[in-house]
Amino acid sequence: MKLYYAPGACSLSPHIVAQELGVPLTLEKVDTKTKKTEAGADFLAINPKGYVPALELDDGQLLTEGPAIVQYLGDLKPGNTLVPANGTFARVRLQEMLGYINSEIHKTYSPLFQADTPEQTRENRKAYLQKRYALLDAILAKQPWLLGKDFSAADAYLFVVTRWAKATHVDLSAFPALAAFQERVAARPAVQKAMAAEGLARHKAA
Ligand SMILES: N[C@@H](CCC(=O)N[C@@H](CS)C(=O)NCC(=O)O)C(=O)O
Repeated sequence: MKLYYAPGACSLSPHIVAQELGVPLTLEKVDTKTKKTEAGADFLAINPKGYVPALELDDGQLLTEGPAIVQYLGDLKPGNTLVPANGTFARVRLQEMLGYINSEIHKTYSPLFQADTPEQTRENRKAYLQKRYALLDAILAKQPWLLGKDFSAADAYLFVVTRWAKATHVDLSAFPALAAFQERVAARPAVQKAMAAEGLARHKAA
């Protein structure tokens, strides 16, 4: 399988999940601005959505949307705790958390990366993130991982999007449990391997 990724983008989440599970992937870097892959291919011809992550399956199908990709990867290794088994309520809890991170956190960052986003919109989005992070910080003050005692695909996703706070000037100083969580995730060997493969330095994790 091949993962189309951009260094440090949301595609790092399925990349970490694959490393954690021991699912082998080949990687192809995408320039999300020019829509060219590092092999010189037209990424829009591969994925008309034009964004990463995109997972090319061995039968040639393309799977997109981070929350779907991590669940697909998890189902390849039954019995793991990153992605609880389909049909269990634990799986529904994972989906609930992936949905929250996807729609409430990930996509709230997106306008902060665009140079033409008006200042008022930036401030509004930052305030929204503060509100949404407060709930996650409260969860992480009580338990090590978002779903309880086990590291899950939701933790990988939260780690990846929260790394963007620094570049986008989102102040997370009110959330000590979140800061400690970021350090815990960054210390995991599989996370370090995925980050190194994308050319990301360990110290940029916080
Ligand atoms: N709905 C997609 C969104 C993916 C997404 O926002 N990807 C960003 C990087 S984090 C990207 O490739 N943006 C480039 C673009 O949209 O042109 C998902 O949840 O996987």
